[in-house]
Amino acid sequence: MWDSLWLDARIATMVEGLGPYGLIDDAALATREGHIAWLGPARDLPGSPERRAREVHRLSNHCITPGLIDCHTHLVHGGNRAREFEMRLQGASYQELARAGGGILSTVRATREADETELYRDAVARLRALMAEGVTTLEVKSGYGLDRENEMKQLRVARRLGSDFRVTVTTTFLGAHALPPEFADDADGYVDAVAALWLPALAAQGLVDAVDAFCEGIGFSAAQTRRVFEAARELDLPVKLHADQLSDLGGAGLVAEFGGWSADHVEYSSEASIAAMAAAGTVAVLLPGAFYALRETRMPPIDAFRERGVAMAVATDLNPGTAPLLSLRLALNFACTLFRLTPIEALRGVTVNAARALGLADRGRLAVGQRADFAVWPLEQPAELAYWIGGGGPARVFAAGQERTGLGPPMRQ
Ligand code: DI6
Ligand code: FE
Repeated sequence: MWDSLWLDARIATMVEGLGPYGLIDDAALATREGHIAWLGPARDLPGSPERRAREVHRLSNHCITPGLIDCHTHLVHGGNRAREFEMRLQGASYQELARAGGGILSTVRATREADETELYRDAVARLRALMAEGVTTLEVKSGYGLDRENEMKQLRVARRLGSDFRVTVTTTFLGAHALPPEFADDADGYVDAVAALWLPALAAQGLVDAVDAFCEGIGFSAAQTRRVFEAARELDLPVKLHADQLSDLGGAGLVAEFGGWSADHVEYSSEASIAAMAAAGTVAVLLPGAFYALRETRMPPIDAFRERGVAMAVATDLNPGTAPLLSLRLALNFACTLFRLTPIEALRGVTVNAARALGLADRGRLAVGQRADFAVWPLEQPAELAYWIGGGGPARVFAAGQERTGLGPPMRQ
């Protein structure tokens, strides 16, 4: 006996080999204990629906997709940078603001000042915006604390969001995001603290699912990033990287060398780095919101990713500086309009490939045995998800087979 059965749906399974979107028309989907128990054309259903499932729902031919996955966010942070936005509009560059002590460091000050309750409250508002658009899994990075206590505070808030809301939150330690004032002129000393002291301590508390760094002229060098990755490897933690966003420091090749889950941004990645990503199975995470907000012009090497078979994901990069983007749907449209992804590639980017970028094998596709995370959209065709500029949320969302009704209040305060 199934727990629930959905009928009269067009299901974008995102399963390879089934044609565009892995689409099945007039499909049925059944769940049992939070997983998909049956999926296929309704005519192939064994036995009458009412006798097979405790509950039967009809969906008037709406589209079903996997629950959306945002595989790169900085959702938990203090304050905002609207003032900097105005300064950039008047001509200041992102790098100039960073070198003058603004940029990431201004969010570090605000994050350090905020207590855990305030951080949680602000993060909940942003989380609700993502969840309203059908996000059922997201990654949340630290990186605005830049000392042990404040990085821990950010990661604890991320964990709490995952336990309070019907959403999966994975955590990423991004200690090597920027150089805090205590370590000015001692980047190597800072990397030592991140790699040798804080990472093991936070990992021991179960707060770290993956490790990231900002490998960039205004961030950390490839040699420093390597030391962070070596520390992660000691602890058996997977790595990913902010790589080649504003310049080519070889970051994408470096993270591939460590068998990393993803290289993110990748506008300036070289042929050699792309080949290394292909060989390692490292996903290219495209962040068109940051490209848009910084008015960048250098496109990521999309054709080379296609030719080499590098999987592409799409994420919001939700952060207060370069991507105050509260909409994964808008990121889908940006990925198509700015980077010329096809709507199929864009949707793969927030489902099957985003799951890969988080090392999650149990979601991102709709197939028997997978988690029953899915969204029901009042749309005729899945391409509309990327076509509309914005466009709002799904009619219904299910996480592990349970309907997510409303978005709050959180299960506990
Ligand atoms: N992600 C990041 O972490 C940096 N750029 C990006 O795309 C900077 C974020 C910030 O300015 O706060
Ligand atoms: Fe980022």
